[in-house]
Amino acid sequence: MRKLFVLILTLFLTCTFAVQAEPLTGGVKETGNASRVLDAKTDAPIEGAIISIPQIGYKTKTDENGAFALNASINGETIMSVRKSGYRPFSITIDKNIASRPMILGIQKSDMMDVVIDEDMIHLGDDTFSKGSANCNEFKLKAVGPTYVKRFKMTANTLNYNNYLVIGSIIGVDTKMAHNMKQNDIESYSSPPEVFFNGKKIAEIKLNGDDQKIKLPKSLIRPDDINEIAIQTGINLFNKVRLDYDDIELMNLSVQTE
Ligand SMILES: [Ca+2]
Ligand SMILES: [Ca+2]
Repeated sequence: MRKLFVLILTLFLTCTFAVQAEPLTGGVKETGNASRVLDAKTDAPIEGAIISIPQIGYKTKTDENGAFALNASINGETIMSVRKSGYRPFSITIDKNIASRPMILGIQKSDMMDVVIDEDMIHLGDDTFSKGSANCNEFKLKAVGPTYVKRFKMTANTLNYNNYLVIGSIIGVDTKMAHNMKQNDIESYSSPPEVFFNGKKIAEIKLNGDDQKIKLPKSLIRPDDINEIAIQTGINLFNKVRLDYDDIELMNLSVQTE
């Protein structure tokens, strides 16, 4: 009886060890903890998506499981983008804390009517900013000036839908609201960046964040013709000595239809 008990115990222990040992082999355990890019609709892993952090010139790629490792050192908030052909450009604002944990990123298939206006990072302003302004440590690109302008075509078919200008990510906005929301820690603040569509102001951007959607009024759309988006950054309302534009960065501009 005692012999049998020992045998059972031995078998039990052997099995337990076998089970415990398994996840440590062949890198199975690692994949379970990796960041991944998935199709937002089907959850299918996306291979070969390019992950980049433009401010530090970092790039990596997802493997056949849609997995990637972010081997980049990040200080403060910065924009990370995901690109894959056939999918809408995707971006997300991350910091050290977010980057240290596995991220699951769902990206959406692009629609035939999507218009990608710009996939690059754009820095608006004058390259002067105070130390406490939102994301000031992260600005590496030179400012293109206070205003960004881009022309693009829209078909007559777009009039049958609601059209939105989508800003993938925006950082560095130092408005009063951004200050109240603790997005920066300076005492002064700036007027909000303004968005113009075909010459008419359609929105103000008061906060930093991802996936900001601005409706394009149908009455302003020029069907089957060239349309124009302009984004003008704000002005520091406390600097009476000289004109000081709010330095901001944005990424992934597109027009999407719903
Ligand atoms: Ca400035
Ligand atoms: Ca700023």
